[in-house]
Amino acid sequence: MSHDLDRLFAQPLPRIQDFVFNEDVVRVFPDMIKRSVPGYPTIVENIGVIAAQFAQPHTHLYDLGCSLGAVTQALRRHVTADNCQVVAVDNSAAMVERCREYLHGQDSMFQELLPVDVIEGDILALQFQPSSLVALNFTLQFIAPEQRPALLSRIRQALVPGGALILSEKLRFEDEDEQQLLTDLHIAFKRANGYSELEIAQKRSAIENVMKPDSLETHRQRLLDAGFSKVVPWFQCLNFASLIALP
Ligand code: GEK
Repeated sequence: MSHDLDRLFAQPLPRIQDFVFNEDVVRVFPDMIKRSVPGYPTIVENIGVIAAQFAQPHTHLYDLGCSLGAVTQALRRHVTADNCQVVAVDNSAAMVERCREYLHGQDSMFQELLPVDVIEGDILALQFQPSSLVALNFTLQFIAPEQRPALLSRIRQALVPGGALILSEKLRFEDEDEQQLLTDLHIAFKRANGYSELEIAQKRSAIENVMKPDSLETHRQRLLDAGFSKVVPWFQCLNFASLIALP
């Protein structure tokens, strides 16, 4: 399936609108996320590896804010537990449509993959089934901060003993110097991946109202408050990290 290079912010825009996951974004999304999120391919593949350690027979595995289903595909490459059902959810119709096409492609290439239900919907309104693995791969940061605790509590309630939540997020740092250093290094990462100063600046303006990163300390405390017993960071590259939270 073809996807294009991300040139969405390459030309000067008269007015920068808030970022939305529309068809233009879907078309360039694989290129955009790989060139913008340090460590993304490593995180995605290893979510599959980690999930295989937690997945239990007769449970659901959730990919929340699935976009084009990269995590779902990794789950299907690695998890071999019997009778698991993957549920991939996104509230962008354009993402869900293309995600279904990609998964159809995976189905036609490999046999005996876990079944997947791709749902177009709001993860805040989801009725969770008993689950051994929930992935929030760079999705929680797009949920309104006041709605994050309730979502995490509902995920915690759905997790069976021995299951896990994998939470990946862009991080904010409470120490100003640390925040500045990692912001500068992230800009250097984007520059090294071919983004111009204009693209970097316009994308930042578009995303700053819709994506609200938290600090690692905030994540840890909120997960503990939601009833998780342990929070284990397993990956960090610059200001992007992934955590395993155990019920
Ligand atoms: C990946 N996990 O490739 N309900 C459902 N979906 C939502 C909601 C919501 N309330 N809010 C945002 N989304 C993916 C990458 S992208 C991260 C995740 C990024 C969806 C939104 O439509 C988008 O597809 C996704 O969350 C965030 O591993 O673009 O930085």
